[in-house]
Amino acid sequence: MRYSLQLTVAFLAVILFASTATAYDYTYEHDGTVYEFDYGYDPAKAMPSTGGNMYYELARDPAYMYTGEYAGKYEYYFDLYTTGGTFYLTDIVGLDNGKIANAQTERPGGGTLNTQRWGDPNGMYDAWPASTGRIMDMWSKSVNASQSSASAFDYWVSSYDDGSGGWTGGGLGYSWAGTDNPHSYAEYVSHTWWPGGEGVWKAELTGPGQPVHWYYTQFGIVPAEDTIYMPGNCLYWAPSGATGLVLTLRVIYDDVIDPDTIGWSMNATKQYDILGNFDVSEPFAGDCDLDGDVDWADYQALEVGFGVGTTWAEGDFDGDGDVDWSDYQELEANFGAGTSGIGNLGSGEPVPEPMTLSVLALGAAGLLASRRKRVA
Ligand SMILES: [Ca+2]
Ligand SMILES: [Ca+2]
Ligand SMILES: [Ca+2]
Ligand SMILES: [Ca+2]
Repeated sequence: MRYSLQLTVAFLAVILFASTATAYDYTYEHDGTVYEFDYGYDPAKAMPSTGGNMYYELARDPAYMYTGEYAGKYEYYFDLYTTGGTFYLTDIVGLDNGKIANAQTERPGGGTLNTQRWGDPNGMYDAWPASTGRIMDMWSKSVNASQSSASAFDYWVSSYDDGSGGWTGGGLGYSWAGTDNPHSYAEYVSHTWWPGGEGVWKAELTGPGQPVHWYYTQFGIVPAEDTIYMPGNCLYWAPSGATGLVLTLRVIYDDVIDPDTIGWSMNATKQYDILGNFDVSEPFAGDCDLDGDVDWADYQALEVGFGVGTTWAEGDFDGDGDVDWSDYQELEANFGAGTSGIGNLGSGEPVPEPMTLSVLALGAAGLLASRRKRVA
C-alpha cells in the first residue's frame, strides 16, 4: 500500500513536470499577436504597449506566502528595465495601496512621512501634503549620497548599494535582512549622472488627488487612483545607451493581482502593460507536499509535524507558526480535494470519505491526548 502510494506520487510528479514544462516563462498578447518571453532583459519587450524604451516586468511568477509575517498574502516582484531611454519617474497604478502589506505608513521617528519633494526653491516643505506611505522593499544600484536631502525626503531607507558592492538597508526602523531579492547587485545598471550618483529614490504611496511630487505639481498631474511612484532623478539624465535592470520593487499584497487592472506610467494613469505571468498557484490548506491534493501523504506529514512543526510542509496551514488542532481541521475540511487530477488547483470539490476522516479524527485526537499527557 505504502509502496504503491509512493509509486503513484512519483508517477504523478513526472506527469506534472512533463505537462507544465514550457519553453517560455510567459506569454504576452497584444493586438492579436502573442509574444513568448522569458523573465529578464530583452529589448524586444520594449514596445509601445509596454513603454517603448523601457518596460516593467515581474521578476518571477508571484508566490503565495505560506509562512511568516505575510502568511496568506501574495508576493510580487516588479522589475523596471530600460533599453536606453530616459525618464524622470515612473508609477505603478491601479493597486489598492491599502492592501500592500510591506508598506510603512507611519514615520518611525514621529510626525508624518515626508513626500518626495524636489525643486522647491523656497524650502516650503511643510506646504506639501504628507506621504501616505512607502514600500519598504526596493532595490536599485545607486543611492543618493546626500544625507541631508535623503532625510528631508524620508527616503534613505530602502535597500541600496552601500558603496562596497553589496546591498544594505536599515534606518527609520526598517531592517533589510530577511527580504529576498531574486536579483544580485551585479544585475543592476548604474545611473550616475547626477552628483552623488542618485539612483531611484523610493517607492512612495499616494492616493487619488494627491499630487505630492514636484513634477506632478509642475505639470498638473493629479493621480486618479492609488499610485506607487518611484522618482528617479538621475534616471531622467541616464547616460545614453544605458540598458538593463534599473530597480526592483517587492509588493506583498492581500489579494491576487489581476494584471488587467494595473499598469505603469509616467503620469499616474495606466499607460502601459506590466509583463509577466500573474497566475498564482494557491494550494489547498492541507496540501503539505504541494502536489495538488490533500490525501493520506499530507495527513502523515501533519501527523509528524503535529505539536512540533512550524512550516507549511509540516502542517502549519494557517501560518501562525505551529501545527495544532486548527491546522488539522483545515486538512480535514479539504481532505480528498484535488484527487480527481493533478493540476486542478482550485477546482476540486472536497470528496467526503467518512471512513477515512473518522480514522484521521481518531488519530489526531489520540495525538492530542498523548501530547497533553506528556505535558502534564
Ligand atoms: Ca498533497
Ligand atoms: Ca498526494
Ligand atoms: Ca498553525
Ligand atoms: Ca495554532
